[in-house]
Amino acid sequence: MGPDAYRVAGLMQALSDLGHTVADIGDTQPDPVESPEDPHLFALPECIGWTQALSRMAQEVARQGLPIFMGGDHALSMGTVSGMAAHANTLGRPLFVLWLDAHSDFHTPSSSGSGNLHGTPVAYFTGQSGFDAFPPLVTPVPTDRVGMIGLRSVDPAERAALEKDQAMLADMRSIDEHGIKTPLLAFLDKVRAANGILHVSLDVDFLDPSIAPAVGTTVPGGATEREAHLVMELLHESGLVCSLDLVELNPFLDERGRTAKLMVDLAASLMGRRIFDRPTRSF
Ligand SMILES: [Mn+2]
Repeated sequence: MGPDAYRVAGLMQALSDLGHTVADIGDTQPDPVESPEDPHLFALPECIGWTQALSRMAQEVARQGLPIFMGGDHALSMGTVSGMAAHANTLGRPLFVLWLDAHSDFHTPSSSGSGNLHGTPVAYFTGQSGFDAFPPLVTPVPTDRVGMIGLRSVDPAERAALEKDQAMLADMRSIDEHGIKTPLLAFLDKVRAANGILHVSLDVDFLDPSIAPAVGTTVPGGATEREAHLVMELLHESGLVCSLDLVELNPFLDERGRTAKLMVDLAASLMGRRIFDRPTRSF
């Protein structure tokens, strides 16, 4: 339902109003896969099928423009990031990933306590072990090319592993102390210095639940609307973004579409809308 909520909330119109040529290529289906169920993991065969299909589609659409992948479960990033990394490889440029999320999603299938694969995509696309059942990676994204902003629910083991492998981690504590711009600009400098391109993965729970309630994994203390728009405008000004995930929207949990509308506004900011241009609206 996530993609349809973005359609209803006017994503395509918002982007075409900015002068972009927009093509909605519709909903994607997972590849059929033979893989057996795993009693510990939720929807493993479907997840493998989605990863295959999305990785292939990402490579196809990235040749034509800037893909926006609408979901849906954050496990979709296993496919979108692996596909974009393969695409970057054909350009001879490294892919960097900006993970805007309350969680670091660095579990492996065996370390996941819940069995929910939405907690594993970063471990998968950075090439951690334990993903033998999943499609082999063409181009893993080294962990030191991953930046995470908005963290406030990270297991100690995940944090230790990410720090050891030199991911850029900006939790809410550091954002409160230094502002959200400081870690973002430092990360963008790193992307630019490496002649890289940047995939942005925006989880609804990056935002504070008081402004974005439509997510199953709310964590208090998230980014404000102003912080989130600043991030998006800085990303636009950088000119480095090659692709975007909009994930974890659950329209059943929304309040009159306000989360979907906010996510659409943020996508529009990333694609060039200035905050001053926004019309006043009421919920
Ligand atoms: Mn996530």
